[in-house]
Amino acid sequence: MAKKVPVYKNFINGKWVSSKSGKTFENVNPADTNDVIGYFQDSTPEDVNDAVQAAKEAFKKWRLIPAPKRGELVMQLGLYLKKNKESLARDATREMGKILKETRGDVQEGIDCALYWSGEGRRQFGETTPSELPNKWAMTVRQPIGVCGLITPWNFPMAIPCWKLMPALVCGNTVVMKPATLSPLSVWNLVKGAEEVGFPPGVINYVTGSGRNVGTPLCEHPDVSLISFTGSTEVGRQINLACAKDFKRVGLEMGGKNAIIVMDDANLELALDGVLWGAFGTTGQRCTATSRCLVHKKIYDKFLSMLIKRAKSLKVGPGLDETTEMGPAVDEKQLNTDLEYIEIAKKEGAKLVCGGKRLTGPKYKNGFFIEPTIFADVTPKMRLFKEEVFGPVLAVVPFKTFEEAIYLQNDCRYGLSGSIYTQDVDKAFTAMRDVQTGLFYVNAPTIGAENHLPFGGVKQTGNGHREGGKEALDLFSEWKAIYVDFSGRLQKAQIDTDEIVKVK
Ligand code: UN1
Repeated sequence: MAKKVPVYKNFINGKWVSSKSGKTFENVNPADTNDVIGYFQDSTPEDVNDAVQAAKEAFKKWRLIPAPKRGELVMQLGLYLKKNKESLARDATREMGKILKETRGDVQEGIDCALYWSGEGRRQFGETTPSELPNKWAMTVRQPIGVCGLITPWNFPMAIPCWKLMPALVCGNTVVMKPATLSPLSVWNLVKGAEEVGFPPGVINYVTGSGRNVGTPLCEHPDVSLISFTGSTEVGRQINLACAKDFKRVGLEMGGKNAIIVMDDANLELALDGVLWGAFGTTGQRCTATSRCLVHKKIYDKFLSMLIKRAKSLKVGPGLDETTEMGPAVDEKQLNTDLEYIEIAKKEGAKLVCGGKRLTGPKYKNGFFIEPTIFADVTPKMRLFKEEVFGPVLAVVPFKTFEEAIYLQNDCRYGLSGSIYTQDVDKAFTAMRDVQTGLFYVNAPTIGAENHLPFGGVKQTGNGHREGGKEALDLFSEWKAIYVDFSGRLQKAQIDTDEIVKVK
């Protein structure tokens, strides 16, 4: 007998509720589409409004809870994630496909985030500074912003929602979470954990559904003060435009076309491990994925053949199988995008040297599997050099000089992550200075950011904000400058100052 497929509800004002639409959508396993994980609410703008009103009401009290106490609740949520790490990782693999080793890392990133932000609850420091007038005190404090809309992607279904949720809460904001329709279960699990550890009703709300019916109304809602979004540059642009009308604060984390430079003096075995992990980890579906590999001419042929050999041996399969090294594409649409880019690259004259095809065969029959794919001799004019694929398709590009390698790294409209493999300390430092990205690695791939450092990119990857690290405070809080005059008389700033000390 077929197992009964669960129906998951929205979470609004501390209650699990159905959408007013009466409709649901299906969440399936990309490794086996016969495996239906659950039905989620296909919500409407009215549901969004209910969630925003609940968050607005809850904000009145939540903002007055001392930040260290808010941090303690966030820590409890982290401990809940830790206790349930294995089942949360399995759910994440089942709904979005990446291998278990990686979803365990994904959940771990959420735990790290909780521990970091619980401490940050005791570090909401402002400054005091001398006033220009006597008997007057001047200082700064951080204040929460209000209701935050958190629009999160499917590729890090636990970590990225945590990156946004935890600083938002510690700063005293309340939230409405809108997960990607491909990974609503992981965020449901996170919200369930928040309910269990005792967050007050309305502080965290969860509404599932489409961009059109949930995302857009959230961005356009007058009572939402901030939108934090991770996803494509195209959608980020629409969000930015929608939020501009009301001057909402917007944090955007978008595309990447990240490159690793492999110098002729590099430890090639080390670089090989890094490029493979960077390019094919998460099936290439990371904004930090290594999608360009720039290789010095002197070692080009040798490194390319090492790369092909190892990429060919990668074991592709369902992520729940512990022996799998690369899982499926997240859905048919992403798989088709990968295949389209493969065709484009072939037409443009890049040399297909590994993979390039959808995997069929009995093991792959019901999933969206594709071979790890490598194109050699890619040139800067080709679309594969410039455009984000978000799949396991690596462009290998030869270069002659270090200067050319830096030029190629920066010849890109995105600026999230970059890397160099070299033993030459001068080159490493020059690259650290000159590569135009928000993250940079020496002798490590473009992926592997840690939670307590700022995460984000320049150019069309971001809009100047950072997630992770104390820098995230600047997204989720406002500065207030406060003056206390204890002179007992009216003192006029900029006007009475000459009287205090005679200045010529
Ligand atoms: C992403 O690429 O979408 O640095 C996020 C990393 C992870 C986070 C990646 N810690 O690869």
